[in-house]
Amino acid sequence: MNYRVFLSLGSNIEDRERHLLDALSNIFNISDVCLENISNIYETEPVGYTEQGRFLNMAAQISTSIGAEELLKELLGIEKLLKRERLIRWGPRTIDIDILTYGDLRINMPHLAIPHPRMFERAFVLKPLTDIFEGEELLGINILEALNKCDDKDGVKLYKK
Ligand code: PH2
Ligand code: MG
Ligand code: MG
Repeated sequence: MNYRVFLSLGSNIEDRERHLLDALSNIFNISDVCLENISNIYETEPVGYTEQGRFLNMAAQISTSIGAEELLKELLGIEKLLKRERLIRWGPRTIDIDILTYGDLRINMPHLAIPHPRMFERAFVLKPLTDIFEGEELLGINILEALNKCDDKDGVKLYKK
């Protein structure tokens, strides 16, 4: 069984674009993961903790047969490889790779919540997602309507196609 999985990637420590591309190539190399599609790259105003530099954000679609927790482990390994440090919650990072959705799965554990709990309120997540998600509704939520309601939507600018 192959699951369709959407990921969100973000970086706000230079070289931001390099970090995104390195993350993608590492994702590409996970066994049993097929990288299906990637979005444009957006430059975005920081949300949550605002005393930090602007992010580059993008989204990716993969298909995989590995379980959600196993996938999380792989992604955390890539974050570590790219020198991710966790000093301030929502603070600056070389790379953040979040699982947004994993098929129709809904799980809520302390270390892993799917769908990502804040994904439908964040334009820096939804705008890139609209590049690669063709349907109207994801898990019953209309993506464009959700995007329109996001407080941070004016802070999301196309950076690179
Ligand atoms: N990630 C956060 C907190 N705030 N803001 C932007 N613009 N982009 C992010 O990726 C981001 C954020 C926590 O993961
Ligand atoms: Mg995140
Ligand atoms: Mg994360």
